[in-house]
Amino acid sequence: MLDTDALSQAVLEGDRDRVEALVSAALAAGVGAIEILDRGLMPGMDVVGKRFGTKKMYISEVLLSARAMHVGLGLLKPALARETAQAGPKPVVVLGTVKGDLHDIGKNLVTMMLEAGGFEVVDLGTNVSTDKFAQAIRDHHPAVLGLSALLTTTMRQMRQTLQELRRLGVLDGVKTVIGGAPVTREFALTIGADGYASDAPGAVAEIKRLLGAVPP
Ligand code: B1M
Repeated sequence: MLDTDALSQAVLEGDRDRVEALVSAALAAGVGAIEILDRGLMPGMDVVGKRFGTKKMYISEVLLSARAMHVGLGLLKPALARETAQAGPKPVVVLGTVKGDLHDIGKNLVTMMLEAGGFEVVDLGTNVSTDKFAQAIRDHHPAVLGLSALLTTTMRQMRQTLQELRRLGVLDGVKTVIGGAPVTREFALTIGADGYASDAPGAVAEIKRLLGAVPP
C-alpha cells in the first residue's frame, strides 16, 4: 500500500529514513515504481519548488529534500528497470546538466527512465563543460546527446554548448534533445536542438521518436 501524503510529506521534510521506509514498504506491497514516483515523491518535490520559489524554504532545507528524493529514486531504480525492461542492442545516450548548473534530480530521473526504456546512458553529471561533452561523444559514439538545465541563465549555456559542439564537428549523426523546467519546445527549435521533452517519460518517447523507433 502507498501512503502518498506521508511520502510527499517526508520528501518535503527531507526525512530520508522515512522516505526509505515508505518506499520500501510500498514496493514490498507490490505498488508499481511509476505510481510511487508520480503520486508520492514528485508531488513532495513540487511543494518544495513552490516554497523555495516563494522564499518559504531555505536552500539547506531544499538540499535535505533533494537528498531524500535521491534515496527514494535509488530504491525505485531496479523496479523501474523491471517494469519497462526490453531486450536487444542498446542505443547510447550521452547526458548531462550544462555548465553552471548543479541541479541533477530531474536529469537523474531522465537517466533512470532511459535505462529502464532500453538505452545505455553515459551520465556526465552536473556543471558539464563543452569539452567534457565533446570528449564523451568521441569516446562513446552516442545516438543521442541530452542536455538538461534548470536555470534561465544556464538555458543560454545550452545554446553555446550546441554551437561549440557543432563547430568542433562532433555532432554529425548525433540527435540532440534538451529539457529542464524552464526549457520549451520553442526554445529547442531556436537553438537548433532536434528534440525536447518536458519530463522523463517524455524524454524516452522523444528519443525513441527521433531514432525512428516509434512513428511521429
Ligand atoms: Co534550485 N532553482 N537553485 N536548487 N531548485 C530552481 C530551479 C528554481 C525554479 C527555484 C525557484 O526559484 N522557484 C530557481 C530557478 C529560477 C530560474 O532560473 N528561473 C532555482 C534557483 C534560483 C537556484 C539557485 C540560483 C539558488 C541560489 O543559490 N540562490 C541555485 C543555483 C545553483 C546552480 O545550479 N548553480 C539553486 C540551487 C539548488 C539546490 C542545490 C539547493 C537544489 C538542487 C539539488 C540537486 O539537484 N541535487 C535546488 C532545487 C532542488 C531546486 C527545485 C526546488 C527543485 C528542482 C527539482 O529537482 N525538481 C527547483 C524548483 C522547481 O523546479 N520547482 C529549483 C524535481 C525534478 C524531478 O524536476 O528538475 O524539473 P526537474 O526535472 C524534470 C523536467 O524538467 C525534465 O524531466 C525531469 C523529470 O520529470 N527534464 C528533462 C530535466 N532535464 C531534462 C532533460 C531532458 C528532458 C527532460 O532531455 C535531455
